Amino acid sequence: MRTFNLGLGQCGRYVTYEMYKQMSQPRYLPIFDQFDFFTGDFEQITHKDELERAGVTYIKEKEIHHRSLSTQTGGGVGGLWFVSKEVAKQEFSKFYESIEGIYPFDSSVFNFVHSGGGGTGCGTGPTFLDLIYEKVQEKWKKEKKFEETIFFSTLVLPFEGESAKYPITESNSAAAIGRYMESKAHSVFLMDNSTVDEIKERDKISGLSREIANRWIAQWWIWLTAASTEDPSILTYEVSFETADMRRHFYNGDKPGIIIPCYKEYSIEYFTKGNFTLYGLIAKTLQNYLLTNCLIEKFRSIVIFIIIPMRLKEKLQPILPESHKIGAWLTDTFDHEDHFVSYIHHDTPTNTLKIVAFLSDPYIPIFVDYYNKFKKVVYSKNDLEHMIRRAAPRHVSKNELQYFVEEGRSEYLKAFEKYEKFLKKEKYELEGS
Ligand SMILES: Nc1nc2c(ncn2[C@@H]2O[C@H](COP(=O)(O)OP(=O)(O)OP(=O)(O)O)[C@@H](O)[C@H]2O)c(=O)[nH]1
Ligand SMILES: [Mg+2]
Repeated sequence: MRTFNLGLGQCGRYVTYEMYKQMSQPRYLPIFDQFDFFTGDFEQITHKDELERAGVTYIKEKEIHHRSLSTQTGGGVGGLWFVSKEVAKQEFSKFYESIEGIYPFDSSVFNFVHSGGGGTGCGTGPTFLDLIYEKVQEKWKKEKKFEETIFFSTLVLPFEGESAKYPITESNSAAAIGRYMESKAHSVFLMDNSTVDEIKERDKISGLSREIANRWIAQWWIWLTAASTEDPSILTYEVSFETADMRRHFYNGDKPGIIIPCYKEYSIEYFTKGNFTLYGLIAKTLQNYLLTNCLIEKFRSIVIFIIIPMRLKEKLQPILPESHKIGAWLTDTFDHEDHFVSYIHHDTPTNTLKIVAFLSDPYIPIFVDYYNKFKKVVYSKNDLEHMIRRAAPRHVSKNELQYFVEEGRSEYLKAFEKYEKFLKKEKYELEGS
């Protein structure tokens, strides 16, 4: 599985740097080889300095390519995604030109990474996805191949406390979800920063939440790639997770699937000395380490990878159930048929057993919370106007501001309707509708 990774806006950039850093470690090189890294932002960044600050050291002559999206909006768009959405449309052909030379046409996955709460990533992500999708489709057709590239979004939701300071973050995130649901995306992978904070506090993990979140995103991408990368010298597995499996589990058929990843590392001592069975450990992981809170009783399908260091394979073999038994256990426990379970034996120097899972289309309580806040913003003229005024640059004239407000209101309303339609279709219970 070859992936082209496009990080947009600040969050998209930082997650991309972290992916590069993690994947370029010697033990992940077969995965690193499968990735191409690209970033785009409005901010005037000096790419080289920034990479240095982020601790990225290039290896194997692989760069993180970067393109400034426009020089007009120097310091980002302050959360106003409808502004960056327009610029994305206008600047698309120039932007695509710079990707085209680098983008390996045989990439099986195109991954758009950005935050929901900001303006640049939120505005450009769904717009670029649809435009790039058309270009890629055209190429596949020309080649007369019955194949397609899978389009994913990795969307980072805001921290809980942020909305007090920037009330726009939650409505923006809901707007991004609404717009993606009507886009060509196959799936939207969610990472909720506020869930990371909860896990951190509960497990007493130290470190910056953002950095932890970015590391976990990089990890789930590593193991998703590992599961379908045929490089037996480094990775072996019982069954390979092919891109066709990805489509089946992650795409909902008539709309993009919402995918909640789950990630946890256990020390082998913890696993062997404690009174845990692997079943118990999987259950515990699903209860506690889904990266966006959701009700695990309700989901469409589940994919689980259990990663075992190669040299402990023999030692652990007697206590590992065969993967079809885990499948049967999942069916019994969750009354659910659609699953994929596989072991990955990884030649790693660390002594950890990792569980990585992906839940498709579970019930996500925070979606209702976003809905209520978004609705209030959209239908309260003052709230939206106030938000836009706060986010707009100071130098704009009164007339320009008025234009911003009108344009903004209509764009937020359109996105709200898409979001509402999606929630209703998924049978979320919404007050007053
Ligand atoms: N997990 C994580 N979240 C981040 C990171 N950087 C920013 N965020 C979150 O992203 C949101 C802000 O969006 P940004 O990505 O900074 O915005 P942007 O896309 O650059 O858009 P502008 O508003 O134009 O600057 C907030 O909810 C932040 O908490 C990061 O490196 N990791
Ligand atoms: Mg920014």
